[in-house]
This record gives sequence, C-alpha cells and structure tokens, in this order.
Amino acid sequence: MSNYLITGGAGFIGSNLANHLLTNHKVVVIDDLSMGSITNLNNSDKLTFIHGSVTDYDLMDKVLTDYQFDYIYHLAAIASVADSVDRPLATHNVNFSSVLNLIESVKIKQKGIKRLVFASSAAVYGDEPTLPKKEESVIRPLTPYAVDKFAAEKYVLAYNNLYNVPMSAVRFFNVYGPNQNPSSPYSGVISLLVNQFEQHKSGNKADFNIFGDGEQTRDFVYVKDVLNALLLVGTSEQSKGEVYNVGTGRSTTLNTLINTISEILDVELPIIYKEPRIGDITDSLANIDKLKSLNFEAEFDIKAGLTVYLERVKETS
Ligand code: UD2
Repeated sequence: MSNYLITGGAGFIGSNLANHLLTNHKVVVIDDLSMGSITNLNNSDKLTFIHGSVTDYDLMDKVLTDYQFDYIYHLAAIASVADSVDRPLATHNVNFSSVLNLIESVKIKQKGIKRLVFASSAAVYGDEPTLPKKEESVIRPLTPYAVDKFAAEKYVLAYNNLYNVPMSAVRFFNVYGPNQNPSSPYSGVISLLVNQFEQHKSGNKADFNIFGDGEQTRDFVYVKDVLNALLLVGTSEQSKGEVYNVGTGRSTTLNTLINTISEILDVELPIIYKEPRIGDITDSLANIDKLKSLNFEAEFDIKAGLTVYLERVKETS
C-alpha cells in the first residue's frame, strides 16, 4: 500500500484516479470544489478529503508536513482556457504559482517521494499546424493558460534535474469520461454533448451548437486510458525528468463524434452550425510513441470509450 496525494482530486481526472487507487492505496485529496464535487469520490476509509486550495500555502505546508507521500499527482488547475484569457492574474496563481510552491515544498519536506507527476496540456503546442505533435514539436503557447502550463512543466522537469527530486509531466489531449463537469460552455465538448443528448432523450428541448463545420479533429482519449498513462509515467524509471503526450494517436471529427453518440443512444440531436470559435485550432493529434515506450496502449478507440462512458451515464442517472 502506497500513500498518494492528488490535488484537484475531486475533479474530473483526479476523482477517476483517486477512485482507482483507493482499492489498494491511501489517498489524500485536496480540492477547493470549484469545479469538482465530493460526490465524484467513492466512500473509503483509505480516503482523506481536504477542502482547500492549492493556493493556500499554509494549508499546503501543513499537509506536506503532516504526511509523507510516495506519489503526488498535481491535477488542480483552472482548466478553462477562456477563463485564463479573462483573468490572467487569478489563473496564474492557480496554474503556475501553486506548482512552484508545491515543488519547492516537496523538495524540502518530502525526502522519500518516489514521483511527482504534473498535468500539463496539449495547449502548449498552440496553433502550429504540423501534426501529429511530438513532445519535441514546436511549442507555441498562445494563452495565459498555455504559457502557465508550459512554464510549470519546465519548472517540474528542472527540479528533477537540478535537485534530484523525481518528477515527470504529461500533456493531456482531449480527455473525456465520467465525472467531467459540463457546467461551462468551455467544458469538454463530449461532456456538453452527452448532457444535451440526455436532455433530449428525456423529452426536454435540447440542441447542440457546432462552432464551424464540424470537420475539426481532436485526439479524444478516454479517462481510463489516461489513468493507465498516469500510473505508467508515475512508476517508470525512464520517465523521470520527462514529459509525455497523453492521447490515442488517432483523431476524430466533431461530426463523426456526434454520429457515433447518436448511433449508440439511437437518438438524433438537432444540430445548429455556428461561426467558428475565435482562436479554435482546426486539428489536433498526438504522437504517442514516447508513451508507448513505457508499454502504453490506448485500449479505447472513440466508439469503445463512448460506449462505456454512456453506459456509466445510464447507470448513474
Ligand atoms: C482543449 C482543452 C483545452 C486546451 C486546448 C488546447 C478540453 C476541455 N479543453 O480545447 O483546455 O488544452 O484543447 O488545444 O479538453 N465545440 C463546439 N460546440 C461546443 C463546444 C465545443 O463545436 O458547444 C468545438 C470547439 O469549437 C472545438 C471542439 O469542439 O473545435 C473541441 O472543443 P473543446 O472545448 O472540448 O476542446 P478544445 O480542443 O478546444
């Protein structure tokens, strides 16, 4: 049994990771519940939930003094790119400063740590059009969110190299699955879509706005594959000081995505085509050869991932 700290552990990816780990391990979750929810977490006597923010340095200091962790997954973030454009200072505090504070405290107080894994984003690649993205592709962060993710990622890897505190980073592509919060217009498109399909199915008036012609592509990765990637990166020796793309290496258009959900649910959702979103990139796709070198295989293609996801939605609604 190991001791884990998951910041943002009541959020989408964090809660999926926590619930998976709780079967065999002790998990401390810190979350300010700004986007996450305590109901995302399974009941377990191995879980300690701390309601608080990673920007509360006194709290973080206390947690890192009171516990010794084997693994830390730093997933707490303001995930909305649009929010970072509206509120660069506030989002910088969460998405950058808290990371530096955490890794500095870990360096001082967590001498036995086996690994800290930081969650970065495909946003760091920006709009440079060459695909698929390799970890060494051109980096062109275009928003405060992307700049903060890239800077924080570089700090994490520098701490690994300069101070010998084992750390790694991952760049998430478009992750989807249970517990993804559809409350903001900038929530993941699949969470928004599934929400609208469910509304429509239960007889409420619902439609969906596609920004652009729906032919834009994304590398949608199911959260179970993401957990597998996080665990491999966290435990492998060769991933120390390294960053990994987390995707499937396959891309899907928005139109195909909608048709696939329609087929699985046997429901047609009215679609309205709107002007493209400002700053939207047309295509995104990960090269995952580096992750594969840790024995990663994406188990879920889009149809398989959506099928299990929609099954879960049905069970819980
Ligand atoms: C993803 C990440 C973002 C950042 C970015 C980097 C998510 C949720 N967001 O943004 O944090 O890392 O990648 O490139 O993973 N769309 C519609 N209708 C809607 C909502 C979305 O047509 O109601 C379109 C949207 O314009 C885009 C696509 O769906 O073309 C995917 O949108 P998204 O917000 O899920 O993710 P993305 O790739 O813009």
